[in-house]
This record gives sequence, C-alpha cells and structure tokens, in this order.
Amino acid sequence: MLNLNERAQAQFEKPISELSNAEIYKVLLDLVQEKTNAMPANQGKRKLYYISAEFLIGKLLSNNLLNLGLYDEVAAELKANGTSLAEVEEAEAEPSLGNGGLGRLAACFLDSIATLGLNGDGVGLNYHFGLFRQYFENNEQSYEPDEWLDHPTWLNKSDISYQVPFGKFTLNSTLYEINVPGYNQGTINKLRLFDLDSVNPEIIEEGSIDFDKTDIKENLTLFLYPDDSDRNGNLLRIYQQYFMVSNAAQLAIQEAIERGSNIHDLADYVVIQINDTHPTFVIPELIRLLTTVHGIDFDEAVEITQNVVAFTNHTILAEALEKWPLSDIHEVVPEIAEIIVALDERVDAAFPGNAAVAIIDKRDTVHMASIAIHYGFSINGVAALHTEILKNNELNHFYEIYPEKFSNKTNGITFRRWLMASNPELSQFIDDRIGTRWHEDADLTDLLAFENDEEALLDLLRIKENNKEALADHLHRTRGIVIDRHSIIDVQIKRIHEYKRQQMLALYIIYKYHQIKAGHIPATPITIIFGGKAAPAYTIAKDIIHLILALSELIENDLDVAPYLKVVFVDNYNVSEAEYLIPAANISEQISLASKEASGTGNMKFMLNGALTIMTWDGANVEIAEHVGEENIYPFGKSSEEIVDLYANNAYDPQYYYKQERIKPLVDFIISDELAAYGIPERLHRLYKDITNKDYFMALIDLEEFIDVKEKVYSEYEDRLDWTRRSLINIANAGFFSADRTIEEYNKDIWHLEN
Ligand code: GL4
Repeated sequence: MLNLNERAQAQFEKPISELSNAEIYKVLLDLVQEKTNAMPANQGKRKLYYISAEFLIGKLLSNNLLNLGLYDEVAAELKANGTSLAEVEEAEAEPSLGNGGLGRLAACFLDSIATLGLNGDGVGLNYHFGLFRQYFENNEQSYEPDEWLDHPTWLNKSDISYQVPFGKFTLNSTLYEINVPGYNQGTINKLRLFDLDSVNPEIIEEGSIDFDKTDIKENLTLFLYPDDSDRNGNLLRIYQQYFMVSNAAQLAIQEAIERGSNIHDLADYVVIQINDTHPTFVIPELIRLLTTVHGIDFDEAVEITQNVVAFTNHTILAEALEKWPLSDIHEVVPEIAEIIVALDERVDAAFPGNAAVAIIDKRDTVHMASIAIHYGFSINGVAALHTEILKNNELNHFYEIYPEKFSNKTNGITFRRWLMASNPELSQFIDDRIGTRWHEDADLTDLLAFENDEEALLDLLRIKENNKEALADHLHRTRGIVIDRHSIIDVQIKRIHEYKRQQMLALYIIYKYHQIKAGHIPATPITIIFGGKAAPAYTIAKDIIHLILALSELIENDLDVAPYLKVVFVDNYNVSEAEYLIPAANISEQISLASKEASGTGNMKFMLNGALTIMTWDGANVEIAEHVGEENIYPFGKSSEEIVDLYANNAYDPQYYYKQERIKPLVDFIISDELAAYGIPERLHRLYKDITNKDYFMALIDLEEFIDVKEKVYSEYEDRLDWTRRSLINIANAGFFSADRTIEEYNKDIWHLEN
C-alpha cells in the first residue's frame, strides 16, 4: 500500500479528498522522486552520452508511475478518493525543453535506453522558457515565454559544475538532473541539463519574447533556438552550443576517469551520440580538453575523439544543416576555431581538391555536418528512404569516401507513453486479447487473429469513440472549443513548415467548403484539427497558420456548412495535447513533399493508436506502408525520385498546376472577398503570391490526387466495421516502430553497451 492519504496528511494536513490537483500532484511527485532518487545508477563500464539541443519529454508523472510499476495502485487510490490521474496531471507543467520530432525522439530514446538496461544519459540545456508559448490573436500566431520552471518540477540540483572558457570570459555551469527510470528496471539513468546561475528572466521585454541577445551571462539558457536571423543571434546560438558540449565533454571525461579510464582508452568508456549537428562542437572540444587538460598529443586526441563520437542526421533541408562563419566561432571561442582550422587542413591533405567534403568552404564558412562525418565513426539517417537519399544525393561525396560509416536506424516511439499511458483502454484491450508479452517485446501481431471478430472490432470502435469523447471534453474545458464527438476526426499535428504542406490540407478544406455549399453534404460530419508552432522568423509558415485560422472562422460563421465541417487549430500544441489528439484520431495526415520529411514519428504514434494514414511516399511512411500493406493505408502523390529530379532540373512550374480547372478556384479563394472578412490582406496576398509563383515545396503538385484520396477516405469511413478492421491491422503491425527496436539497433551497430 502506498497510503497516499498518510502522505497527504503529513504534507498538507488534509486527506487526498480535500486536496487540490496541484497538491495531490506534489504528493505524487515527492513519492516518485523518493523512489527514483534511491535507485542505483546503471553500472555499465561503457556509457552513452546522448547530447541533444532538445528533449521534448512531456509530463512525467504518469510515465514514471507506469515505469515504476505504481500506476495501477495510484490510479486505484485516487479513484477511491474521488479523483483520477488525468485530473491530477492537469496540474503538472509540461517541461519546455524541446520543440519537435527531433526533441521528442530524444525523449523516446531515453525511455528505451533505460528500459533496456543500457548505461546512457541525455545531456542538454535547461531552458528557462523553452521555445515559446503560442496563442492566437486576430487569427495570427502570438508569443509569450513558457514559464514552466515556475511550477514544481522533476529537476534535482546536483553539485556538479564546470568552467566553460569562452574567448572573452569564463562561465561556471550548474547541473540539474531528471531521473529516467526504465520500465520494470531496477537502475536509473538521467537527463542532465546544464544551466547558468546568472541567467536573468528580467531582461525579457514585457509582453514579448525579445531580449538583449548580447547579454550572454544573463540570456544563455533563456530560450531554445533564439532567433538567429541576425549576427548577434548567430553568436548566441554558438555560445549555447559550446556551453552545452563543453559541459558534456567535461562530464563524460570526468565520469570515465572515475570508472577507471586512463584517458588513452576513453573510447572503451564513452560513446557520444550527437543528435543532429547542434552538438558538433563536442568534437573540437574533446580534442581541446584531451590536449590541453590531459596532456595528450594532437594526433592521438583526434584518434580518441574519432572513436568516441557518432552522428545522426535528421534532415536534408539546407536550412537545418548548420553552417557558421568561421569568424563568428572565432569570436565566441578562438581555441575551438583554431582546432577546426587544423581539422580542415587534415581533410584537405587527405582529400585534395574535393571541395564537397571540406569543413571550411571558400567563403570561410564552417560546415558542421562535415566535421561530424570526418571526425566521428558513424553517421546514420533516421528512415530507410532518408538514409538512401543521404548516401546517393545529399551526402554522396562523403559516402564515396566512407561507405562503412553509413547506416540506417529507422526511428521509433516508446509504447509506454504512446500506448500504455496515453491510451489505457486500448492497452487493456490488447492485454485482454493477446496477453502482456508485448509490454516487453512490442510484438502485436497476434491481434491479427481478431481481424474478423466482430465483438473485438466493436470493442475497438467503442474505445475510439471514448477517446473522441475525452478529446471533445478536453478541448471544451481548456479552450471552450466545441467539436462534434461523433464526427470523423482528421488530424495534422507537427511543426508548421511548407514542406509538411499544411497549406495543401487548407486548400482541400476550401474544396470541401465549396462542395458542401453546393449541396454535397458529407455522410458524417468532419472535424479537421491542426496543431503546431511556426518559427517566429518564418513568415510564410505564419501566413499558413493565418489562412487556416481565417478559414476556421469563415466556416464557423457559415450556417450552411458549420454543421458538417469544422476546422480547429489547437494553440500551443505540445506532448500533452498530442496525448489527447492521437488516441482520438481516425485519420492521420502525413502529407509532406516526398523526400523532405526525414522520418516522422507522429506517423508511428497514430498508427499504433489505430488511425488510418493518408500518406505520401516519404520518410518512415514508406516503411509503415510496407508493414501494414497498401490496402490498409492511403498513399498518394509523386515519388521521391520524381521530386528529387524536379529539383535537380529546376523543372517545377506552379503556374501549370495553378491553371488546372479544379485547382485555380481553390487558390484564388485565398484572396477572395469572402475570406478577407476574416483575414489580413497582406498575409493572404503574400501566401497567394508565393503559392502561385514559387511554391518551393510544391503544394500544388499533388493536390488533385490529394482531393481524390480524401474523398475516398471519407466515403470508406462509412463502413465502420471494415474501417475498424483496418484500424486493428494498423495497430497489429506497429511493433517494428517501437523505439526499443531502434535502440537495440543503435546499440548493436554503434554503441556496443553491455546490458
Ligand atoms: C527531424 C525530422 O524533420 C523528422 O522527420 C524526424 O522524424 C525527426 C527525428 O529524427 O527529426 N529533423 C529535424 S531537424 N527536426 C525533426 O523533427
């Protein structure tokens, strides 16, 4: 017995039934912290440091209770006291330490690494306000700092601190730690977040997220990805990155020595996985520490580093493959700039004349991925298609010289959070049908035996209806939004970016709006839900948000259409919102321009929760289709080869598609008088001009096919039993997308940790 009432009495002198959610949350937080603080650390000799600019960990209470085996007991005690975990969790603030798929992947990986009993910690920064809190005003995105640290958190302050020597000053770090218990594991791993005591929220300008970018001692860990559209922004990002990796490298070396390393054998004790290019400075920093602090000569320091560091590439978008002017790096940390120059000279000597693999280009710009590939021992992509594109196109010059370094590690998701904790009814349904072995091995294929079992299908249908009900209640309670709980729930949630093509779905909404106006009433009402943030400096992405919000309001106010079509944009989309949306979804929108979405991981979460996917042949969608079979999914659109060719030949002309009979009126509607009543002309005209003249991410190229496939999907939804049968087949085939499988592959091929 946990005896929560005794704890409540001791802490608040009241029984559970008289406590607020925030108080009950505090009781449970302390209970979990007591347990996890007492658990021993993993003792493995070789240890992984997973360095990442972001960790989108989500709320931790349910997940930690589940992993510690306390979930059922706590749920029962709360129920006996008239409340529930879902209610109590409303009082938990979601940590604001990440922003998108890359950060959420890092969080899933920490869960799997701990669950598999591997010795591995996450290392990052403790952002005080994360990215930003998004809200909508006048149908536009607005910002406020996300004050998650003002609430009780899972952070433990450690007494570990390092000196980080920048060119102009030295800063002392403070390390905070979050315990990461694995599922049914006796040992504990950690997420280690470095911070700076001098950081000062007061420098943020009232009512905005603006601040003095030059005041490094006060601003360093305020925000994730501060605006880098000017030089001071660039410098701040370099300050952040170097602060993160210098701390990480010092920590890894110190702990290796404590475990018995003599430094020369560092690679037997440490492996560092760098999550995209943001932590790449760890390479020159390791070399700096090994040579200046540990007295190792330069050649050996390079060799040691090369045996320690492995790199994951998460995108082929040029904007994300980081490049910094050498002069900026020099201004922030001259010693690191000098080491990079020396590393570049070695590359030049080894591959004379091969400009494509240079670290420093003719314009004195440093290519971070080049450092990571030359001076790491491994590079991997995150889905089969993505890795092929890296090998054959984007990084082909590197693949030619280092074929043995390249491998694929298709992403995965943790089933603990994305099924057991967020969809307990479905989890129970699976336990009742096939037992609980899937908790360990993620194998759900035995569910296929129920494909034609009407009772099971009706049960599954009922679970989806319940989750829709819970979503409807949640949206109403938190935002006053009313959705039809019997409507078909069609969801696109992810960062807002032209390549993800939210604008294509918006154009379909315009199509559907006109269809309904013309009397073609859908058999079942449709609710289309968006969620996601746009980068503050990304104008077109903000215009797309604006278009969707304006459409939403137009439809809401049109009494002919409103009963049959509703468009919702959930503000401040985050992990907690995803945990309501994904279990409730009937349709998963995975419609990126082929070749552009490296993997996607939301696609896997929807599949696992029984949504059917509308997909382009991109990222991990391709593998999802392979596993589930083309009859159980809705593919459409051009192939990645076709798209890559179009780019290579500069052969895409949006005007050609714009002039098509079915498309022109949809695009023209963006600048119609009707929509203008809800919109800002400047934003809508800019978007219209962009789509008709540039359309760099080709929203129009697949639009006709998209309209057809959407109509097919909605009509097939009418056969509920057959829809649910295919939903079951999706769930049954999701096992491959468990992050445990991904982590086993990383460990077998790259990390070689014992367990
Ligand atoms: C991303 C990719 O865009 C996304 O497809 C992938 O699933 C994710 C994790 O590998 O990484 N790359 C960047 S940058 N942000 C992402 O979310």
